Amino acid sequence: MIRIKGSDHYVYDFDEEVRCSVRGRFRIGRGDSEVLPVVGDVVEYRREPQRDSSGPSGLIIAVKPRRSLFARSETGGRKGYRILGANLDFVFLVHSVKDPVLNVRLIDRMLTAAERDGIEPVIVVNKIDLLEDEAKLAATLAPYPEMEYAVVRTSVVTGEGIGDLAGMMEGRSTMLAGPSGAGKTSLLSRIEPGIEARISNVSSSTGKGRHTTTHFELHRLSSGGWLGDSPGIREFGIWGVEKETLGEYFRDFEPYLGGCRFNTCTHSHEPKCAVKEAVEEGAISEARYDSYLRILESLE
Ligand SMILES: Nc1nc2c(ncn2[C@@H]2O[C@H](COP(=O)(O)OP(=O)(O)O)[C@@H](O)[C@H]2O)c(=O)[nH]1
Ligand SMILES: [Mg+2]
Ligand SMILES: [Zn+2]
Repeated sequence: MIRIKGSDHYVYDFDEEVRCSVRGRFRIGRGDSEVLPVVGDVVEYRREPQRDSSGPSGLIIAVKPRRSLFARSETGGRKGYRILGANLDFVFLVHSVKDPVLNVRLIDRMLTAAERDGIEPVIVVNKIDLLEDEAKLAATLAPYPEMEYAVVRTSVVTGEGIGDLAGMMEGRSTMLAGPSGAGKTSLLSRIEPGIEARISNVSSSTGKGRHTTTHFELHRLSSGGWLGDSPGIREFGIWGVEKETLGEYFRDFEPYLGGCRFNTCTHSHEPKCAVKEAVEEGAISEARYDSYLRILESLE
């Protein structure tokens, strides 16, 4: 399923988009939680008599178990979580060096969610053409390749890194996620020229500006694969993680986790904490540890 608009769920089936409705609820793999189909889901559907001239219609009857998902917690006091996309190979965490300013706290939150969900994140640092302080950026980003996260520097203006990004997308299902204004939609149109026309076609009926991404949807890439643009993320809450296990989602903490005095150590106030010792020795970056403490505080 590639797009949801109101109650219409668009299923891509052999080069055809089938506008489906959804009845009832579906039971899928994750525990016994009942969830509705989300973008990226593989679904079973049944053809129905065509409703109008806008194309074939159907009814979704089942959702296949998801091999991956990417989710954040609900915002605005609502409980639970919101799945941003399912069955994705990568999530590109798109941030910019300027306008908006690079927010490593947000990068770390999104990395934590990706680790929890078992989806491979790629850090994209866009608007590299606006970079003023190379040494500062290099220092900020230094911990990530050490943890074996891929970091790609891009510019829609100069074209830097666009080829690398496009190469990673070939034949895969991926999505762009990140703060509003970081350049997600610009990257999408640079990677897939002509896509803007397709997007504006689709969204023209909503009357929203064509540069405003209001929902997540997957676009077919001519190189093969699917790429999703998503609305900007203002807050990115972590769901479904216990304080005692948050450290497991920090790749740089991993070598030290067995070394704490208490096996329920949250690596904050406890004595004889191997993680804190590693921070003091400089083996774990202070910025990462700071991100960890902030996420820890936000849990429960
Ligand atoms: N200088 C520069 N500006 C960019 C770059 N990428 C995007 N922008 C600009 O940043 C603004 C926000 O881009 P947009 O793609 O709408 O961001 P989104 O909210 O993440 O989809 C637009 O004015 C773009 O022209 C880039 O690589 N360099
Ligand atoms: Mg956008
Ligand atoms: Zn500890």
